[in-house]
Amino acid sequence: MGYMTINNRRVTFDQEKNVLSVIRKSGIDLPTFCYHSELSTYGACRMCVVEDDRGKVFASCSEKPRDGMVIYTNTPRLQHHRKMILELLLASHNRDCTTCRKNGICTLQKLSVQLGVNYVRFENNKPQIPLDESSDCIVRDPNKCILCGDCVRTCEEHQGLGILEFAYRGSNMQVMPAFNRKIGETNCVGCGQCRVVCPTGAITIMHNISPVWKLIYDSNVRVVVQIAPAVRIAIGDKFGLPKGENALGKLVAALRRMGFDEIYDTNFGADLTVMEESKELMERLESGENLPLFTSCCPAWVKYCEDQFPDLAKHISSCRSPQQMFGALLKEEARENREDQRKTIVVSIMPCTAKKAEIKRPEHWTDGEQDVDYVLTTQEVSRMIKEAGIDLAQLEPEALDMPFGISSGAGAIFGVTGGVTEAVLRRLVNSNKVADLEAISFTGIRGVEGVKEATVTLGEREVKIAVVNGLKSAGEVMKKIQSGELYYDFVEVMACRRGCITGGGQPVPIGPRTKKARVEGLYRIDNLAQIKLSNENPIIQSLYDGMLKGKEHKLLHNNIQR
Ligand code: HC1
Ligand code: SF4
Repeated sequence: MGYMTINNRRVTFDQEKNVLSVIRKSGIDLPTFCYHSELSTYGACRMCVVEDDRGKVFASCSEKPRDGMVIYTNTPRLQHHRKMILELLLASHNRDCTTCRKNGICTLQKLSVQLGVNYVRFENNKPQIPLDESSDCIVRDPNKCILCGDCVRTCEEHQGLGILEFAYRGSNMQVMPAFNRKIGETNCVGCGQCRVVCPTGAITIMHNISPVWKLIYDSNVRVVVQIAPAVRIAIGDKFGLPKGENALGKLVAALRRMGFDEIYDTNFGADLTVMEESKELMERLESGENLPLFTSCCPAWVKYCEDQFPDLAKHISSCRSPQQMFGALLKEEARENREDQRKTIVVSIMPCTAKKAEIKRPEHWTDGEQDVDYVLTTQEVSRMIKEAGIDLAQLEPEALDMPFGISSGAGAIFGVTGGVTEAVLRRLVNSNKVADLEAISFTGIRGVEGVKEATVTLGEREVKIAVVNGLKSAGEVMKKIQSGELYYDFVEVMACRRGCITGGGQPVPIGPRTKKARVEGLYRIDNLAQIKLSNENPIIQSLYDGMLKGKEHKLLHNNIQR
């Protein structure tokens, strides 16, 4: 513990790793482009510069706090310095802000307004580089890149992939995939984590808004929508609701006003996944084949495993993800049971950009039809709600539609790391007693660490479990499984750190407070759920006795040999 003086006020510090963190703790929101608390410090943007009592100017992100330091954060010299940086960045920036996807949420734009940059003296003579729209998940616009390196470090340090790199030197420097390939030609898994940290419009979500609006207004089409677990505790960020608040009811009300015909919950699909995945785990434990069982609900992880560890891909569960199970079920119901002659279109609202690629995989077609037709991220749906002139915050909450509008707390926690495992264990322990539920939650599967381990007794057997979040952590675990250094029976992997709550399609920024609130938000939904186990969901039970009978494999599993 020590103290420093910031703008004439005494501030204590303890574990803070740099001066910037102490300044922020003291309530001053010092601007940065390139600092993220969970990434390595790059110190390139120089926006967080401060001045000490001897007139020395330094980047506060790169300096450790020292006892007795005296610093100033907003002297005329610093103001001039920051404005100059912004002006130089804007000088080589494509400034079509009004039509930019990041308009309104761009850090460069926000800081230009905040720091009063009203005029740019320099011409942008740089030749325009074409957009890279080769991915189903993200769009790259190199003309908007400010070379902060956030995407480069995220892809390398969190995802262990290193798809994006710096290329060329000096004023020709760019961020791009190796050998200037298009992103769709690389092993990019579409997780969108580079988009989450990108402060400008250089990396944005591949939008699917226009076709969905057209379908909503097509009277020959019935548009059914499903809402993923992690959307409800994040969408409120865009409408001024408290962080982590469950806005499902308000979102349902908004979607009805926008014209969606039926509104369901992917948590119900998650209940189906729990039923099938727990069965598959028991079968593999009995046969001893293809252990560990890897979860299959995160498409970025599935692609990563297929690309990087093809010899282990046969361990991936044959279960479709909750989104895909539910999509296949909705389409089957439309084919079999409905008198409605309209064509059924299934739209998913997801926190995830990789889900946009998942729906296009060939195994996600049933009877010649694509199971899910469009994925809209939380960010896109927020935009649509605003386009429709609806203020989500003001709406009275409404209920989901039936017959698929009931789900368990186990389905809800899928959106946070460890949730899939906890849900599967609840099903296998098959007890809704508070003590048993608590015992599962205390096995070590909750928490934000990249790799968590647990050993659980199921019947006669000790089951070894790993819960992994972030692909870099996944890669480390996979190498040890491959070499025989580690053994597990069940491995849950979510590509994004902390799970889908920080998915590539979620509202940004996602700072430490937001992450914590979103995790707590999902657990709160579970705490309030009367049904805790997927197998106790009455609709799930009736489906297995009815429409799903004999079709479990066709609708709920993938028919691919890995
Ligand atoms: Fe997820 Fe899943 S939890 S993958 O993070 O298994 O996207 O929210 O919808 O499918 O249910 C995402 C979230 C989501 C699926 C479920
Ligand atoms: Fe890397 Fe994910 Fe971005 Fe692809 S989407 S470049 S894998 S961070």
